[in-house]
Amino acid sequence: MAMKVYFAGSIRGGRVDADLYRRMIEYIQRTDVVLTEHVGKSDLSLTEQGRERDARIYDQDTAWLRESDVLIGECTCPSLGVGYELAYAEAHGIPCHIFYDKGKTQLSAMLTGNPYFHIHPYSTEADIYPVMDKILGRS
Ligand code: 6IA
Repeated sequence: MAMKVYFAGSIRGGRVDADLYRRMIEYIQRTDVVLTEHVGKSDLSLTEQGRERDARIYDQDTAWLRESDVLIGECTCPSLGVGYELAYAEAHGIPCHIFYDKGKTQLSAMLTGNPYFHIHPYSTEADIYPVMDKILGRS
């Protein structure tokens, strides 16, 4: 059965890796469901639109987190929102897989120091996909 994947990636933290997020999302979508497809869109509005609108985003995202089978996060570009989502997923027992480009960043000790998280440092994008196959039960 298709897995429900919560894909987490930086939005207001910076969009330098937005194209990578889109490619990772499309790869997951070959067999599984991504609840957060918008994270890979290139035309996202980054400006704050008031607390009411943000409250709706928070309510929707936390509901999706609770119903997801797994969280896959790309954490090369640091994001407060992604850090929050990881802690929220941990509190709800959702398995979390974190990818980051080890040549570009050092991950926070609050993530690497927590044995709950499955951490996948990579050197090139091509390294990501075989690991993703394992997470999604394809190999
Ligand atoms: O602190 P950040 O903005 O970088 O946090 C990014 C994370 O928070 C992502 O993994 C998303 O799941 C979530 N998130 C942050 N902003 C939004 C958002 N904004 N919509 C949905 N999830 C968000 C509005 C964009 C909308 C017009 C599609």
